[in-house]
Amino acid sequence: MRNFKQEFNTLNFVIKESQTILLFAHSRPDGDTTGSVMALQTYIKKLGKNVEIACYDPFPDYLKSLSEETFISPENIDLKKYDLIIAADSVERGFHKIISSIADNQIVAILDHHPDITIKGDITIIDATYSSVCEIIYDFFTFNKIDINRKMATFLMLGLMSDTGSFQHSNTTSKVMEIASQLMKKGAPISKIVETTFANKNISTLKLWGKAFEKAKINPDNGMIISVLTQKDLEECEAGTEDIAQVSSILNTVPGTKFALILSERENGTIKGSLRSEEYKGVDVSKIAAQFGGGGHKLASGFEIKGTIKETETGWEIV
Ligand SMILES: [Mn+2]
Repeated sequence: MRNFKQEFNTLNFVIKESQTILLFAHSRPDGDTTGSVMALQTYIKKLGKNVEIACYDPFPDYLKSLSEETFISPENIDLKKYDLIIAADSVERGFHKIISSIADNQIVAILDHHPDITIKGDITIIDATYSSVCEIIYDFFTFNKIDINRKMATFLMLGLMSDTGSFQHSNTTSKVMEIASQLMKKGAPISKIVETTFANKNISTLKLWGKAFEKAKINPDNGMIISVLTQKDLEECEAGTEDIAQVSSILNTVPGTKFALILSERENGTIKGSLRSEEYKGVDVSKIAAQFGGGGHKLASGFEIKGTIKETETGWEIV
């Protein structure tokens, strides 16, 4: 883990010097990007600054029990009015569209934990050894001796739990557990977060998962467990693409498998592949994704190919 003393110090200095600050969450916001911008917003508001959150998609419905916040669409903001713009998590998903419109006298801070991010800010804090951007922000708060209240603790815990799959994935380090313990002491409600983000599944999600599980096959030669979801499956279950994300993680729990691949049809004749594995299985799925022009982490990566999924009598094929 890199030492970001200087960046943490500078970021807090510019926050204090700024009057109007924009926080940027990535498209199709997840618990980490949402938790990050919400925790930062709570801190910045306490300093008496103007702070707004922009995102190309609305505040996630499933997180509404945690906050009534709304996100502003970047199309409806006057970008010029912000002294400081902070983008948190997966900055290549949305933020890249506005970065060229930011003037030289405005300060940009990038907080991310994804490898292969090429976007640079005036302050760049990117480190793939962090479990989540919320973990980075926890370190930022701690370094600057910023008091973490219950609300901030709740949102940091949300990001920590989202990106570690409730402490199940291999990025759950002892440091993550120590932070979780500290956040719990500050009042972060773990059971409420689990209920909001993981347990609370719609019937549409379960039906879609059912379809994927039914079609799953294991290749005994390479230990791959694979399944597919077509546009028709999504329509029939009235499910959204966000319901697909966890399928490969669940398939990956089947004993004897080395890695899981879920192929899902998207718009414009593309198929998205998501790969998952676990540390003890000894497979680097980012290498498999790279063969198809994709990328990501060793244990979670993805790619996109052209084609459609055709259901046949014996199963399915890509055409
Ligand atoms: Mn994240």
